[in-house]
Amino acid sequence: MIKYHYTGTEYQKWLGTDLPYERDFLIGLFRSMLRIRLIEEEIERRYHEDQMKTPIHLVIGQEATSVGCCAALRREDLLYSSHRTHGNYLAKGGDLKAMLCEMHCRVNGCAGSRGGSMHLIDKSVGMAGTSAIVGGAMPIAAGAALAAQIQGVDRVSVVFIGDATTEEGVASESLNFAALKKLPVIFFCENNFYSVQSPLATRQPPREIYKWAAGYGIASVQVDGTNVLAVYEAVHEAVERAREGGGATFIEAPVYRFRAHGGAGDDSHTGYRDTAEREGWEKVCPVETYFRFLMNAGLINGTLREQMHAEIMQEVLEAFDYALASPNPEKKDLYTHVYSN
Ligand SMILES: Cc1ncc(C[n+]2csc(CCOP(=O)(O)OP(=O)(O)O)c2C)c(N)n1
Repeated sequence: MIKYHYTGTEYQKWLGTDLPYERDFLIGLFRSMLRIRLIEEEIERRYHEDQMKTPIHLVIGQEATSVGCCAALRREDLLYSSHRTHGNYLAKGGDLKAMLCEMHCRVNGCAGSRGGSMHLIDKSVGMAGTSAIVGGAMPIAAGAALAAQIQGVDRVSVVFIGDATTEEGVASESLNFAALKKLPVIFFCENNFYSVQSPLATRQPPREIYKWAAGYGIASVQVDGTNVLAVYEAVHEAVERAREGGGATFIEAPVYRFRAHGGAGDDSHTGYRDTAEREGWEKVCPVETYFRFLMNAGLINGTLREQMHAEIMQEVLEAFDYALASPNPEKKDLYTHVYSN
């Protein structure tokens, strides 16, 4: 039987030990997660105003995966993703103003107002692109890894996927090809147990996804997706393997989305999942469990958190003002960046 309530490891492994990380690094991880959380909450708060001309898929509850992963990557490593993009884009260093402009359909959006929330890109930081087609980015990431391998470039590709993506034919093809060619690619699966409103148990036989992936002949591990340090260490190991020619890694990270599949607010009341289940996962909220860990380690306090909160909110509100003051695309440009006739 698959565990639906993942309790989180609560950082026991590191408590009371000499931490192998610098304070700035540890605090930086918290700041990045808090920033993503606050940005998402502000998007959610304003969504009903209908100024944002895009569907949204919030990552509230899933911050540790993006932040832990990107902390183990270099700027030039490439990150691909799906429809649930905000955390990936922000953690990789994507520009917040360009993201909000994109979501408000403004001309200076990161995809030139053509893509919206599901198509975020910032090549300057290795945020290589996202696709709303479930599984669509997997073979692209494998292809980018093949290119790096052929060109002899020291660059790793990472692709974020959801549990439902592992049901797509292209997932099998990508894993098979990555195994065959020993590609420097990491398949990072955020298993949040649902595909829109379909639970995993109605879609897959009882098995653990990382064990399924291991069947393709690549390294495959499961890591607590609510624990930013555990995620960092798993990705760090996978990146080293990729750089040393050891090939691809699949990482399954159980997580939970605290909000609806799409849009603002929670949708548990519609009956496809229990409110109690969500509340259980909220107890291992990635932001709060890590904050408690840092408090216990004497590395942070409430005042520092409040200070960070205020700085981040100032940045966020300025970015919203910037997006709302930015021009809409002009009608004459309707067919620019369009590649079909
Ligand atoms: C090929 C394809 N099939 C179906 C959809 C509709 N769809 C959009 S998101 C989604 C669920 C994806 O679930 P998962 O990959 O687990 O990611 P999550 O939304 O849970 O983050 C589906 C079925 C789609 N966009 N593309």
